[in-house]
Amino acid sequence: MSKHHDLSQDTQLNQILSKELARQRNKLQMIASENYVSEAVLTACSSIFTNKYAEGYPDHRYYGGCENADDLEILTQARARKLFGAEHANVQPHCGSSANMASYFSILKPGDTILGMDLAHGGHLTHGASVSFSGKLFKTVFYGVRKDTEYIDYEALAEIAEREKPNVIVAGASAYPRIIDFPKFREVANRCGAYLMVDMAHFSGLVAAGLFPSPIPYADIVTTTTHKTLRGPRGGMILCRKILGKAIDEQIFPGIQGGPLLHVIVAKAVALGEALEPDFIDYQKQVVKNCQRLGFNMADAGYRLVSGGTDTHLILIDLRPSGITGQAAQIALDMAGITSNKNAVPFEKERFTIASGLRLGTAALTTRGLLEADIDVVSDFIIEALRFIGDENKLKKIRMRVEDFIQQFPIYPTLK
Ligand code: DSN
Repeated sequence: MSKHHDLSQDTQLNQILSKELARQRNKLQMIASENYVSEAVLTACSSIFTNKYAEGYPDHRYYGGCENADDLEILTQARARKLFGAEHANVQPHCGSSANMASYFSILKPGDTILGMDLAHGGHLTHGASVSFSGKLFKTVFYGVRKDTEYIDYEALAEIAEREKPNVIVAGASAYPRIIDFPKFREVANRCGAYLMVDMAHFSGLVAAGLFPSPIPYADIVTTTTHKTLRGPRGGMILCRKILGKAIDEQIFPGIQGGPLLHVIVAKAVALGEALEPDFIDYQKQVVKNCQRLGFNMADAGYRLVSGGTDTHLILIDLRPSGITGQAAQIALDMAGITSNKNAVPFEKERFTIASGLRLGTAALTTRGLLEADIDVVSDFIIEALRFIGDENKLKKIRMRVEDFIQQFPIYPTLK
């Protein structure tokens, strides 16, 4: 057997894998869109289904030998429908972007209008940004947050919708720390005859646990990734009303994707099964408690939180009053063993690559078992690192303390 057929003998690749495992083990993972999957999900990702093609849907496949793939997909769809109370589920999207793309294609024609949340106000690239397919193929208009409260400006949303008559309104965001008023979105969409699509990628775990209002009763289509607060494998999913199910399915396959990643669908089934267990609710409650504690600590240290706090798993810090850029903060935190990301804050003028904000999330640390008192320690590390931006020595010393601290919360003990 050549060394390329035995992973343990592939030194080059092993070095990369063990360095990544060490990075995930020894650093504070605070990117709001990441998490640590269970060992069961991890194992499921590498199941035997990686070998199988299954273009099509259960009972309508283009290849033979799909009887087990059918059972798998039917089971996964059923778990998704049960968890979110949805009429129809498509579990094939490879990612959130393809879930959004297929959703648009099922209800829009090129040149139709999308009304989405401004990227600079917390929205997502696929909600109409000019650099994304969504901004290239469709006409796009945006709503955002109010300058005074930094909550979504629902009045402006209604005015823009009235004026622009969008074909679809997209609710959902990547850097918005507050609850979203879905009944209000529905009312606005009804008034202008638009579809309502909700991208709940960031908060779908909170929705599953009943800690964030469910968009399902209000939206025509709900998309999500499966790897953020939902704590599954990297991938996407679409939930919709039965009436749109066929159109959505056709746009995923053959519309924009080929064969489904069945091994990822196995892992989605595992994660959905985990999310149906009662302790998933306790986990999500702790995610929010931890995040609120983090927000409180950062504000207490003088940092300005966009919207003044959080209802969710993430906070967004406006660094402008502190005289630091998002990029400088991200680099300093990285040196201190804290993984985060710079982020635009509403109404800022800085380039996206520099940005004036810092986005922090607690989903991953909560999976490791951190509670509020531990978040106090984490907050102190962050505050100290931001104070010593540019001082490599000091940041390195913080990193050593971070590494020491996080050993109390082991992950993947059997992995090497
Ligand atoms: N890239 C994701 C995030 O970090 O929020 C959104 O898809």
